[in-house]
Amino acid sequence: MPLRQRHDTIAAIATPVGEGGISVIRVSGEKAISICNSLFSGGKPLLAASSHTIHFGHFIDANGKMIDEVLASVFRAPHSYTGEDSVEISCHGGMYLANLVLATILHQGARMADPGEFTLRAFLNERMDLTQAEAVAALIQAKTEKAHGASLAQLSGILTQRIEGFRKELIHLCSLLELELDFSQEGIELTKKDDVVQQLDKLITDIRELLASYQYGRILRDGVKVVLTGKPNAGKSSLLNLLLQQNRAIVSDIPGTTRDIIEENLSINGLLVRLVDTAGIRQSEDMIEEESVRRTHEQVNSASVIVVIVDGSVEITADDKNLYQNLLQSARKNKSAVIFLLNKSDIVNPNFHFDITLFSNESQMSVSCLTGAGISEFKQKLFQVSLPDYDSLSSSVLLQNERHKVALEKTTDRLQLARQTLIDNLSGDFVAVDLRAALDYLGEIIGITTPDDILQNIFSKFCIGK
Ligand SMILES: Nc1nc2c(ncn2[C@@H]2O[C@H](COP(=O)(O)OP(=O)(O)O)[C@@H](O)[C@H]2O)c(=O)[nH]1
Ligand SMILES: [Mg+2]
Repeated sequence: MPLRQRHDTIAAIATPVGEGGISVIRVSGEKAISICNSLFSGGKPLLAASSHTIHFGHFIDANGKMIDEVLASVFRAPHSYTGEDSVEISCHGGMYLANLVLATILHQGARMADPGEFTLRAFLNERMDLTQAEAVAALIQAKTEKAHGASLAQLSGILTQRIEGFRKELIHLCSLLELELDFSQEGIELTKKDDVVQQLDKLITDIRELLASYQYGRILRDGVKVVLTGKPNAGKSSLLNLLLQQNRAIVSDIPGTTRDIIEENLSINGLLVRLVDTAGIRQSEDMIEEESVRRTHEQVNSASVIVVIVDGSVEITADDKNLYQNLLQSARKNKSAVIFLLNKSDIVNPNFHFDITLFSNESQMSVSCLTGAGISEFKQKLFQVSLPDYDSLSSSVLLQNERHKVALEKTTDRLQLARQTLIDNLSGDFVAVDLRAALDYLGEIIGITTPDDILQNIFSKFCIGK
């Protein structure tokens, strides 16, 4: 059935699988209230209930047999989540019971909801636009304060307002040009043209600015990958344990103890940090260790931040310098940030001389994983290098979603083409084609011109019952 023609009544369990205090079964559609009314006794008839009211009673099957004591919440169109008549049955938690309630409702003529179908209906019934619907999914997936904050902002509609702003400007430009087309079919009058090019430039700049926020938005959503690397015995595993405040990795004075990659999540100032402990990098005859070193390099190449841990209690050799140079080069190549962390400050060698000139532009600091000295400063640094412009960006609209990013990139591509066509004095028709395409890409983001298969794809990633 096409997405936009679904008028049947749907039902699903909205709470997670497993035992819990309560389970909630959600029902939405024209027959939601009448179906639930026929399975509800002992309370006020749900058919007579007004919107946003909760009713205690017995949930019964078609033969009148009692299944559970429940609360039924009634929401009437259009003031429900989906915009349709809806009922939420709260029964006692437990999968057998929740499934029985659901099966009884389905038996009365409701259909099992697809993943995300309640939110899809909310979107189709204009209870929210597409970026808001996507924010619902992001909110559910949010693991930290920062991800939560960014999703909540998107849910409030600020991204849509921004996109609507771009659309208005573009529509205005189109109307300017169309006016112009009446004067001449061949080209566009010169004075007007400069004006339009200028406005196009401003629009392109504004969209690019929003696009630039994507890398921050993505970090807020997915977190930042931080790899701990350096020579064996420098204290990588000690640092991991200290940051996690648990004995996650084996710490020992035998070099080469850590052989596998250990990955754990940590929150620093509400930012999700995906911390990776690796084997130290050194030449080895041992096959397993050689493989560990290969895996370490792989991790280093996919990290956003590389923390190179240097043992401050021993002298740095020429080989060490080579290693640090190489790590620095990989970081530059991958555009990742580097922190050189001088560890074991409690027993630092007085003759230790860390060649600062070698790493002039990189962040350096000193800590002791034994005493904890310098660790909170290190955490601050980690936050700062992960989100360098956080203070200025935190209040603005952030792009978090790859789909939005791709659509905005296509928008700017088309605007650029239109700009060039204008400058080359080609027919206004060509300009109009690109501007219209740009307008459609913007509309795709907020759901005005989004093709059904893209909608299907977006909502299929939601949970059942959402
Ligand atoms: N004195 C001192 N010893 C440390 C410090 N950090 C780590 N160590 C010791 O250094 C050795 C190697 O530590 P480990 O974390 O296993 O290093 P890795 O091989 O880099 O993972 C262990 O014996 C640790 O107890 C520190 O800050 N001060
Ligand atoms: Mg280790």
